[in-house]
Amino acid sequence: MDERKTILSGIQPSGDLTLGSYMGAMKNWVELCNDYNCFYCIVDMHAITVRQNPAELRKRTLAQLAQYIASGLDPEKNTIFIQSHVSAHAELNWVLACYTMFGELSRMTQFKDKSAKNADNINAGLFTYPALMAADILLYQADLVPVGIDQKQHVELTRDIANRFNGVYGDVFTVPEPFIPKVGAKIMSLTTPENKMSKSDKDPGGCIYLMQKPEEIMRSFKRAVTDSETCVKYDPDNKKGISNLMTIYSLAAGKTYEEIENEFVGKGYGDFKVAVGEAVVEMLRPIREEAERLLKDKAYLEKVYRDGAARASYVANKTLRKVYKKVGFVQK
Ligand code: ATP
Ligand code: LTN
Repeated sequence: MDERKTILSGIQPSGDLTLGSYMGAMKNWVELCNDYNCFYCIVDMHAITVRQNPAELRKRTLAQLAQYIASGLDPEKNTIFIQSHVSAHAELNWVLACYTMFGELSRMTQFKDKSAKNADNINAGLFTYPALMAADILLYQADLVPVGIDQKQHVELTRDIANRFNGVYGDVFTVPEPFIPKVGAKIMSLTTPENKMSKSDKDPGGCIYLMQKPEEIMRSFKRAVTDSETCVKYDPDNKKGISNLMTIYSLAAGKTYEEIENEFVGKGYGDFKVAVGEAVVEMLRPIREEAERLLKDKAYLEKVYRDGAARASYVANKTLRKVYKKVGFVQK
């Protein structure tokens, strides 16, 4: 029996992966992937809560798979799969939706934000999205869910749903904990540092994408919004732009905030921005190059997602069968 704890996390293929997705989530996935039993999925079913172009969604899903592997997730050691390939997600979603309250869903910040951004398409899927996310997590009996801070509320709702269900039927689900990085839990946009860097952002200048070319990355950092002072100092309340760049630099170059402050005493923001850009370019270079290579090997990617779906389905169906029995469905 596998004694290791279980991890599950996912990212929507709703846009190209950003430095935010990497620093808030994927970097932790890579650090955890050798010590835990890990499931990492590409949550394409979540992505259609916002209108998507089908051809692009398909392409981005495969590109995201290549970037997962290129970032260091070994498909031999981790189960990497596409959500829509494991039908248990849609099935458990329905059951859990019947154990999730209207009031709870109405309080979700992501629902409020996304309905404001997509006022012409406030669909039921966007509203019930957290029940599907709870299904993603609970099917695998995950102990930990590594995510950025914006997802904490959804993981907490997952815990409430699991506890509610367990309260009625006994210990069916493991109650998961969010696993949020101490540094990098919320990377901000480079152009509007009061907003989260988000892959569906309409302003591409605010985002750094994992697959971006070095010159484009440097250009975005050189244009990053700072402030009217000249000192590189970590003060997220008053110096949002600079503090965000310091967080990025700290993670990309492995330096503490204090080391960074000392490094730039007496130097201007121009030098600082170039240093941050260069550190990010070097951090992303091997990921981009490996992802480009993998993307040419369609047969390999296909094998990875097929094997992943088979392994994931085995685990997920076990939980689903138990749930169906508990709620009183007649066995097939
Ligand atoms: P979308 O714009 O489609 O909502 P997103 O860019 O906000 O997407 P998600 O797919 O929702 O990203 O998030 C993937 C994972 O990365 C989640 O765990 C999320 O918490 C984390 N994440 C996303 N953006 C950031 C960010 N700017 N800083 C830190 N973590 C982030
Ligand atoms: N809701 C998340 C994506 C997501 C997820 C999950 C994250 C869907 N299912 C399961 C962790 C575990 C988001 O919007 N970033």
